[in-house]
Amino acid sequence: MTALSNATLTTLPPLVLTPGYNRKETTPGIAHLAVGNFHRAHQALYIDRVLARAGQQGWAIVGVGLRDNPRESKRATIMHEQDGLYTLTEFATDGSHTTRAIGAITEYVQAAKDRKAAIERLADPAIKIVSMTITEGGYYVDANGQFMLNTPAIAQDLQRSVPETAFGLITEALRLRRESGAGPFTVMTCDNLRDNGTVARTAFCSYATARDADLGAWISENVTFPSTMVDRITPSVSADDVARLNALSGVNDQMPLFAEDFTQWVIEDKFCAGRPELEAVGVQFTDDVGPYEQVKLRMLNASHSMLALPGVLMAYDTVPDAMKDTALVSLLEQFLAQDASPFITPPKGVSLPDYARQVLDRFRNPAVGDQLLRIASDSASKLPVFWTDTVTGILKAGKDHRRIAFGVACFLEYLRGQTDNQKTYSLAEPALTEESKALALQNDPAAGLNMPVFAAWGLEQYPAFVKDVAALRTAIRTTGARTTLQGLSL
Ligand code: CS2
Repeated sequence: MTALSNATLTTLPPLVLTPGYNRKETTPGIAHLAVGNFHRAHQALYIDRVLARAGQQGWAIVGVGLRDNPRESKRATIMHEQDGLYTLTEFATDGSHTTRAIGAITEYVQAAKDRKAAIERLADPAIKIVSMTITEGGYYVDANGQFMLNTPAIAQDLQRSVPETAFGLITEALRLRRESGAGPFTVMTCDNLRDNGTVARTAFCSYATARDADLGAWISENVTFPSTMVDRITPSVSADDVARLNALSGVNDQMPLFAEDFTQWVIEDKFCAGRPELEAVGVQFTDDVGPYEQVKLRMLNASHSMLALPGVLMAYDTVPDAMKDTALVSLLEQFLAQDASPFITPPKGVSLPDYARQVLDRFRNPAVGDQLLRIASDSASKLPVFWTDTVTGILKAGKDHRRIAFGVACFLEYLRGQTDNQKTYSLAEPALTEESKALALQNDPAAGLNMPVFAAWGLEQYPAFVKDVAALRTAIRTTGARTTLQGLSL
């Protein structure tokens, strides 16, 4: 099998698509923080397409790894060995697939190795956009939308002469840009948050102001923070997946990845230092991302969680496995149609019933086989984003709250780390404090509802809901999630 690097690009198996441009003629115009699978399967693919267009060669990507751990070091080593190249295999629901070698990331910086150098790299006047995928919980914004300056990660970073977080690196890079007269770059979040541009603005401007009020004011006046809606299901890649993907492609890629064939990116057109011609490669630009984001977060992401939490308890491993369970499918169908949709104002031309059907078809994609535990992970950060508007809508309107009460009960039970048939799994809940976990594990099944996760829901006003969640938890503990779900007679 052919290894992957610039030198082997022309000798890859004929069915593998390769960059439609000369990588040597490109220069970076974007720096992306946290180069995970999602970025590599989504934004980098769009940039790969744009680089093939006339006059667009200045928009290659500098990948910036933020973490300081063995996984990140391995990623950096592979990125260097493969000249930033990697293969992406996209699978349609019928199993057909296409593999391409993506060349958009032409440079990789491991910030932990030399943070000053990383800051200087971002401060290069050629960098016009700094984008990021630092996860829902990575913005440290509380239930009232305030940036949490006292969170240890942030409080420590504010004291460091050379900071380490995304907030610190970007703020210091903008300081250099201001001093050199190079002007601002756009800060573009690609995380699943409600009104993500505003959240990013709040977070970055609060951080910068706490570090240096003058600089904070300059950033707030000069930097733009477009909102974006990003969508593509991109599973984690296991060692077996690596072998399977490489056998399919005939390429010996050390870090291949795969995704569904669906992809969508909607961006608010607000770039203070210019942007690539992304509209030519399938990106939708709009003045108001809100309606797109409502549809995506409250339908796709919300039902992903609504499937994953009971699905994990019911001992399913993957999304397509769980989608064979008719009780779970009914739960999702009703959640989408009766709970989420009534409170959504979709963009013109988008039919919510069609969107719901498409979401369920995407979940059924057998080749994607997304892991339920990946989706359930970090639920403490995700549920406030994905479920809040639906839950508060239903509770205020006094509508049938059985499905959301069941979802909440499953979340609290999932925190016990044990399936219906007593199999244990490890939790990945970085945002969950020990206090929160203790509340969730208390004997009183209602105590968990006092966790900050639910702070914005005003649950003290809805005792009937609290009572139902508690009863459902007890039922799940005694009879399992499956029987409890059946008992709802949806
Ligand atoms: C998933 C997302 O992890 C999750 O919560 O719902 O990763 C989802 O697959 C993507 O947002 C799809 O665009």
